[in-house]
Amino acid sequence: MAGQNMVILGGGESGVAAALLAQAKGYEVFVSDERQIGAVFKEELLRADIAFEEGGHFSPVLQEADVVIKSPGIPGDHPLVTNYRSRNIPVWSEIEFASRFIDGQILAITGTNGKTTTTHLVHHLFEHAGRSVACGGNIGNALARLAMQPPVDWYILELSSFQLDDIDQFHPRIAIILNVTPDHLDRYENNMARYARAKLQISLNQTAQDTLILQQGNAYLQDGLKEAPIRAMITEVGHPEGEAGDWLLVDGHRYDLSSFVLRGTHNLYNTTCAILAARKAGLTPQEIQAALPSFKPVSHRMEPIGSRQGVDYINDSKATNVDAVWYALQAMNQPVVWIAGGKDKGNDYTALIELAREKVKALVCLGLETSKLEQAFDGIIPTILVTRSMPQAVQAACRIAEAGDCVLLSPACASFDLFRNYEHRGQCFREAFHELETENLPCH
Ligand code: UMA
Repeated sequence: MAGQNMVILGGGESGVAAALLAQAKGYEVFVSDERQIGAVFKEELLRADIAFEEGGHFSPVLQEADVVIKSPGIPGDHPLVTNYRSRNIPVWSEIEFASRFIDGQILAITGTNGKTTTTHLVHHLFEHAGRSVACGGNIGNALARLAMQPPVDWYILELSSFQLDDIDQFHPRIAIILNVTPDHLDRYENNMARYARAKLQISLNQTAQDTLILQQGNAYLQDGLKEAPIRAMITEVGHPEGEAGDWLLVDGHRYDLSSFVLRGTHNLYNTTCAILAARKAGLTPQEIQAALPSFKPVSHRMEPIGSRQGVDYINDSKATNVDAVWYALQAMNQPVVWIAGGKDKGNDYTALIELAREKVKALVCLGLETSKLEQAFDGIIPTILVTRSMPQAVQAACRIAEAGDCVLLSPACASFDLFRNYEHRGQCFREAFHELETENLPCH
């Protein structure tokens, strides 16, 4: 409510976007960040004359909050957050706050893996069909930024479990839960049921007129559904009917995929979910078919960045968990020099052992602390090296790889030990690849 004191914890994309929206709506806003606020975000706050502190949460203003916005990176058991909750002060995520200021309908996509690709695909289908649409959330613009732009009919949002943790009235017309497999367990007390429940929050405020599309046969979701009161119409999606690069059958309609860029069975599944969501929103099969050939793949997700001396280099920096790497390795049909590592999130690498034994000739560990990764693949992958920077990792991979091999950056870990985020990590990979050319480094 206008005139209320709003405290925003975290001065990154979601915090600053929420601050700008809150100020525009008449709140008294104060932003507090435990570390130094990034230059671009600080500039935005200064320009808007929004009060803030950095380097710690210590201002007395924090005690005067009527409502709190918590950035997704801040754990729910942070002492400040616990304190607010104990005093019945609402603690919302930025999507909760921002969704109160948009009139269009929300189509929200979550899941452990595939959500970025699926979100971009849904957005592309809508845009190509001439619908009034915007895209953001966990990717690109925070919803609060979209709420300050001219209104559109549909908001296509990628959402993380962190964002869904702190919703209250957030209400998507159409929601997709692509899958739930172990990730971010450090934030959920190593408890998969808690993580699955966070994903199911996407349907918390849905009614019988709304749609929830979810993965059939996912045990974690099934368990969660027993506890969560879902009112939406549920559409379960099982094994996709089709052939990658050829065709796909969705709801009785056969789509021609011969000019469609996404490959792999997992993408047939993602595409099925995207098409079902688009159909629910009123797009015709003809409109969807017309859009498919012009879809461009997402950066940092199995993105080919070039070939050198017969070796392909693939940037899968967005693979921040074990499951995403499983899909990446499964899709490879050439020997792999695998660059992995970073900030461990409670990873269990067991699921990768067989694929690694079959496909990976060398593992280049990259990160400040990689002993867990090294131990997991000791005796499985013939060569294991340790590096502490991206140029070191790429040069080491280049020395090991032979013509016909692939150097794959697919880290299975978060990026925060050496990089700002996964985009920065992917960008550093690309730069290190181009440096091989500039410095004309000899490979194998
Ligand atoms: N901070 C504190 N106190 C703390 C901890 C952190 O003040 O106790 C501060 C940090 O110093 C930092 C700020 O909080 O300045 C950052 O907040 P944040 O980590 O929540 O990040 P944002 O910049 O607000 O970006 C977030 C999402 N990041 C995370 O969830 C970690 C972005 O997703 C998202 O694009 C953005 O909101 C807009 O919605 C990124 C991500 O990595 C891509 N997401 C995870 C994933 O996809 O796996 C969930």
